Amino acid sequence: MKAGSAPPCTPDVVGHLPRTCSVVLLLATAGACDSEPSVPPNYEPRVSSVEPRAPKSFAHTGSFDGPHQNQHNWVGMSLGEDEDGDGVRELVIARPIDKSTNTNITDAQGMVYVLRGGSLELHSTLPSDEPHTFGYGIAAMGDVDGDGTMDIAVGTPVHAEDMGREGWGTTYGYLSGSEGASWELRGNDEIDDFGHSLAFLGGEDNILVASASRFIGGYAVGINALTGEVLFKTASSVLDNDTLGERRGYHVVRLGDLTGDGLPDFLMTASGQDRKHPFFDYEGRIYIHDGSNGKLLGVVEGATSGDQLGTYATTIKDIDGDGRDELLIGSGYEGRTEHVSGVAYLLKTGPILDANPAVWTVDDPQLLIREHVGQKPVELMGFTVAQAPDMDADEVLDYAVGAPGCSTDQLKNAGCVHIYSGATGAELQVMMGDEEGYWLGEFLVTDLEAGRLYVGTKDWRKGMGRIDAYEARPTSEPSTTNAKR
Ligand SMILES: [Ca+2]
Ligand SMILES: [Ca+2]
Ligand SMILES: [Ca+2]
Ligand SMILES: [Ca+2]
Repeated sequence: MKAGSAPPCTPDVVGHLPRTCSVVLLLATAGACDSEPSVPPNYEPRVSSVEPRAPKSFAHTGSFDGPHQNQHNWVGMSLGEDEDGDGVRELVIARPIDKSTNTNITDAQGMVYVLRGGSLELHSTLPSDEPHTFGYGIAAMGDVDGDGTMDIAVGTPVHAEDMGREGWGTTYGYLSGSEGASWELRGNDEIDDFGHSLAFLGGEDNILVASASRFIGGYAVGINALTGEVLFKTASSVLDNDTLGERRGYHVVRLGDLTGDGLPDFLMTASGQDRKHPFFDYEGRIYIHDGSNGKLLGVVEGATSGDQLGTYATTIKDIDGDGRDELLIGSGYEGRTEHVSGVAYLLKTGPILDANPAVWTVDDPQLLIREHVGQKPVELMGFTVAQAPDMDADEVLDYAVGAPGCSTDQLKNAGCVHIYSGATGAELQVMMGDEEGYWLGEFLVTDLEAGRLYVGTKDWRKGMGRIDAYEARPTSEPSTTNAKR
């Protein structure tokens, strides 16, 4: 059993599926027409070395299942290096809590896996010094110490020894494979949950960003991944909601270079989380920071109380041609249509970056390019978002939006990943789980160079969890007739 591509014309997934069908068919037809061009008389064609472009769709190439049920699977996923030399980068994932080994959560053994890119066969594992919650945060860091092995940072936001005292949390740098951690950093106090989420930015200082996702007053630090030295800490400011249970730093996300200094920048999600209130009434926020020094660049807030904006967010490559990357923000718990039907927003970053740091509202007309609105209860549209390759061959990169709660009449919560055209917003493809309760689309990781998308679900089969791999492949053979004639 595996997650496959949904039949392109399957109805009832979401309201706008028929549009998908027409778009895909139109593109395929346009490609076929290239074989019969209208050629003017005396036309002397030249053989072009440029390969004709063809629209692509995602094909399933592999999957990886968790070994047991009732775990916390794949809370972190990160794109690694090509360790096995087949030209495809590997995927690094973590299984932070395995309740099958011991129902006492403090003894549950965490594990980090390196999976071969594309096939998702197991390549290696990283032994855990600190089992409980090991791998909640995870970041592949390239090879910062130059010893020829991929380096990995792992966050353990709650130690076994912290149980009953919340969690100080620790972030570890593994620079030499299985020989143990080269450095470790502990949180500042018993409620820091330090290491909950990690993002590697690189640069001369090998910057790794690690969050302390405190329920109130969360922050991030920049760490030299080679030495473990702390380089900066994000500051509180009047723009921060330090006194609210916003869970800032639940996700730390590496962005494109927004500031133009050559170093990637980062954001922290703060969608709101209060343990006393399962549906915490908070607009939700995204905090955007300069990757070189942690300085706050801007804040985007949900439009309405209770939106919990920012279940995930990232930047995607410039779509509207203004030279600035766009911001794609998911708000999976938003409910304008139905209960947690969700929405994903595509925003300009230029106005945010050109102003002094300010709090913007997500539906500000200066920012908003478009939105994708969930239609059914518990669809969770926008729970995850990610960059995608150029699927419709218009030379503008496209993007993916996860809706892990989406259902058909037959399959409740099968889960969907929607692929949208960056240029137009048209829906190009929907991948869908093929079982009830698959929850496809809880995590997304893109390998843009290789045209691959990795989709994780931790809830499949009562918490066994699964990763599915997809590759962008031409939907029709590109025609070379023109060049040969
Ligand atoms: Ca190394
Ligand atoms: Ca930058
Ligand atoms: Ca732009
Ligand atoms: Ca495109």
